[in-house]
Amino acid sequence: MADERTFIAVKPDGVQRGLIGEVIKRFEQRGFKLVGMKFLVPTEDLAKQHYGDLKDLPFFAGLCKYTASGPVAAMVWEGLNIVKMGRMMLGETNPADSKPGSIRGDFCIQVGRNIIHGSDSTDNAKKEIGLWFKPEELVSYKSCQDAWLYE
Ligand code: IDP
Ligand code: MG
Repeated sequence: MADERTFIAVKPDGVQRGLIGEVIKRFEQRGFKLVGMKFLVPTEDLAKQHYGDLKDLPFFAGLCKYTASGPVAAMVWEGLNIVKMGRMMLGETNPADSKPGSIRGDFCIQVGRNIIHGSDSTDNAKKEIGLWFKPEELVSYKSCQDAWLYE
C-alpha cells in the first residue's frame, strides 16, 4: 500500500516562476518518497498523449502548446494514498477554487497557468508514469523514515 506511486510535473510556468523546489519541499516534508525525476522540454506529441483524454475540449491545442513551451520537472513520488493526497496538495484544477495552503491556492491565479500536474487516479498514474519514464529510470529504495511515517 505504501508503494503507491503518482506522476507529478511542474509545468513550464511553474519552472519559470522558480517553484520546482517549493513543490519538492512540500512532497518531501509530507513524508513522500521521490523515486524518479527528470527535467525536459516535452515534445508537443508527448503533451498530446499526456492530455489525450481532453482532446475534444476547446482548450486542448493551447494546453498542449503550453505544456511543450519550455522545461518541465517530471517526477514520480511514492507513498500511502499518494494519488489522492497529492491531488489534495495540488488544490483544484482552477486556482480560483483552490484553498490557500494548497499548491495552486498559494502560487497561481488562472486555470490555464496552474503550474503543476498530478495524476487523478491510480490507473492514470500508471499510464502517465509509463509515458514519461522508462522502468529503469525509477529507483526503488528503502527510506529510513518509513518506520516513523507508517505504523
Ligand atoms: P487537472 O490538471 O487538475 O487534472 P484537467 O481537467 O485534467 O485538470 O485539465 C488538465 C489541464 O488543462 C489543467 O491542469 C489546466 O492546465 C488545463 N485546463 C483545464 N481546464 C481549462 C480551461 O478551462 N481553460 C484552459 N486550460 C484548462
Ligand atoms: Mg487531469
